Amino acid sequence: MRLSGVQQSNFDFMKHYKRALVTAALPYANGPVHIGHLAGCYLPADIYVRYLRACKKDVKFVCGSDEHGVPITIRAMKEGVTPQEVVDKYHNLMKESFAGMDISFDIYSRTSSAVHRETAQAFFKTLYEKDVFQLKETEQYYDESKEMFLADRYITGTCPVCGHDGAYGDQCEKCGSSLSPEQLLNPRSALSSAIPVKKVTKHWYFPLDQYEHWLREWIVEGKKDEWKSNVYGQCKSWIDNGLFPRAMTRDSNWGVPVPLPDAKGKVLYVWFDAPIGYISATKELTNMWSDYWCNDDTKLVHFIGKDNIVFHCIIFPAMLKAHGGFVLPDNVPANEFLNIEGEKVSTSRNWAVWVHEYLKDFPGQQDVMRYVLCANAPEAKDNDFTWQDFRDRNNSELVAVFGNFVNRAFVLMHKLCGGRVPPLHKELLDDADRQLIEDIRFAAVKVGESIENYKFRDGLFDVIDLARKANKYMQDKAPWTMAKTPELQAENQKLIDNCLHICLQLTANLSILINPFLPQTAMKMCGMMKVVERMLDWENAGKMELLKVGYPLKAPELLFRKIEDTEVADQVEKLRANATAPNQNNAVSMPKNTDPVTAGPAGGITVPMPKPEITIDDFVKTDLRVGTILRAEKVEKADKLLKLEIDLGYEKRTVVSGIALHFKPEDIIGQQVTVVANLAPRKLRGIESHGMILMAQNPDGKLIFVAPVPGSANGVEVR
Ligand code: B3M
Ligand code: ZN
Repeated sequence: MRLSGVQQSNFDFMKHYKRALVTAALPYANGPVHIGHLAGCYLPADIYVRYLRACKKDVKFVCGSDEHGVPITIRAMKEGVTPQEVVDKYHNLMKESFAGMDISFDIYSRTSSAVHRETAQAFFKTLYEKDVFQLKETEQYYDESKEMFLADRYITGTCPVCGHDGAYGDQCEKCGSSLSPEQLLNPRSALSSAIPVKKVTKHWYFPLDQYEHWLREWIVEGKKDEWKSNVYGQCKSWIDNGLFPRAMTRDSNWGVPVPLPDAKGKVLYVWFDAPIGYISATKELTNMWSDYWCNDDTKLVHFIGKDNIVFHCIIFPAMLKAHGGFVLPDNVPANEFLNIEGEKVSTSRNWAVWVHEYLKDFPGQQDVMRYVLCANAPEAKDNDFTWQDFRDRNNSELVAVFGNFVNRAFVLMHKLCGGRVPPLHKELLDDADRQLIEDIRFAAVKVGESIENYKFRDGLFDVIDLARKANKYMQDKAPWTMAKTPELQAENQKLIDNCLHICLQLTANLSILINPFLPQTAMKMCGMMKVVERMLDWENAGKMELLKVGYPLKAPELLFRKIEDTEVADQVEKLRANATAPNQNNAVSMPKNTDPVTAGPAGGITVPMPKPEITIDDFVKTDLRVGTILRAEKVEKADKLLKLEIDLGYEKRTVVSGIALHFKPEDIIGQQVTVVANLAPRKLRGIESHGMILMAQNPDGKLIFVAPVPGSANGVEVR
């Protein structure tokens, strides 16, 4: 078999391991999930786990919300609510988004759970009793006006490494350097912008320096060929730069309380408790949790984003080592970042594609996003998501290659083989047949290897490539030309049988190979082939006898639909309209908050980024007219839309407008509005909408009509 270029280091790992424990980074419950999160770690982890399950391996997949730390308390302050309210709100939204995208966690827990508090406290206690920590009194930055110590993200300043003026007390997001507040130049409180003073406080430090030697052996010498180069490189440079003791506690009232009598007002540092969250979640999941955590024959894999590397590769393993009795990660396949339309994802600027919104805008299209994110996965370098590419990949790969092949195979089988799997006449096999059968076997081996080596893009491309070869095979064989007349068909039936037999077995193979990536598609295909899910077991991949000869199959179902230009244009428009300018701190409207961290321009409300300049010629093309709403009604199954009838003086128009959450239909009859009258008509939920009405926002974030001066006549131009 041709296996050149395939890395085989981890291949068949279950020879060494009995079970796998796969974790995906616990996301902070301080905002919804966006597609950058998915591409960074949840989707690759899910593909990996689905593959292991298909290989019938003993695997557990754990995750949950990270509900502690400064990201939560800062968010609470911004929203003017308690940290508890923040985590309650986002935990559920995140959990639903993951489920909506078929991320198949065995458990999605949360670090505010009682099990987690006990587990994290017991872990700390053990280290304390083993005398691991160093208790240190130090002077730390303090905001006198807010009466708070300023750790981590509560303090900002200039990065000493790259000069970026917005680095945090724990990290510079521009250059990735890990920092301590003392290293920041021109430090300022993120709460009040005040220049902080120094004040004495005490904390428990973990002596990372004492683990330097061990870490060097374990990672620098032991993981060089196994870990991805981005991960290995970061670890090595950390270790080479020298390790220092790090405080594992904080002055705060939000977090897991430090379980010691003399620790009032102290909580565990979020990066101490969060990774222990993986252990707590496993405990919640199964009584057998210690099988997964305390046995060397468990393969522990942490899927994370690149900003979490040091915590998962250096600090957490050192903690586990100090505690004793726990397995260490076999691998930490971290991804780089996914940019959107050429710009860095930013929750604060609202520059993101939110998963819960995608699921609403593209119902039933989970697999398309999974496909595009995996195809563009930032595995080795930052990568870009664009809506145009989303459309292109869907239309030219999923629809035109994969879907098209499966559909043709089914249609032709119904037309030329009586709706049943035709027999294979071995004596008539030619080179093209044999080559394709070989291609199927080869793809099965390669896709499995790619997944085991965390090369998910390669794996996915190999599946599509097989479908591409299959399309070409079918095109070359052209069984329809062999059946132009009934006489011709009778003469060629055996050759037609062979072609479709191979195409159908290949379809069955495609369903197995695509299953870890696009599970809904695989299930749809099982439905069409009338086979049970068990056929998707990986041991079946590469086999040619998956569908029994003579077995009747169903009519084909459309696996993928075309995505229109207008659909993606709407998404780009939405992205730009909702984004805030880079210097604004928050995308959500924050009416009454005067805190400098949260206040935006325009009286507390934030406004979108300025659009590119246009000329007067561009502007005069727009035909703005005064109109009056004559009728208004809700659009069925669309909570945001109202169907309006508008009198423009010279004609009446139907306009569908996304204002239903802001107005009751009966309240706006007679309202005068400004209408973009020469906008090309387009269909929204089957209704032709011709024009658009102009809206603005009041300081509370509510929509208001841009109304002409009372008494204006309908049809009058607005200039
Ligand atoms: N919550 C960081 C993040 O969401 C952090 C990960 C914890 S994993 C134990 O990016
Ligand atoms: Zn920097």
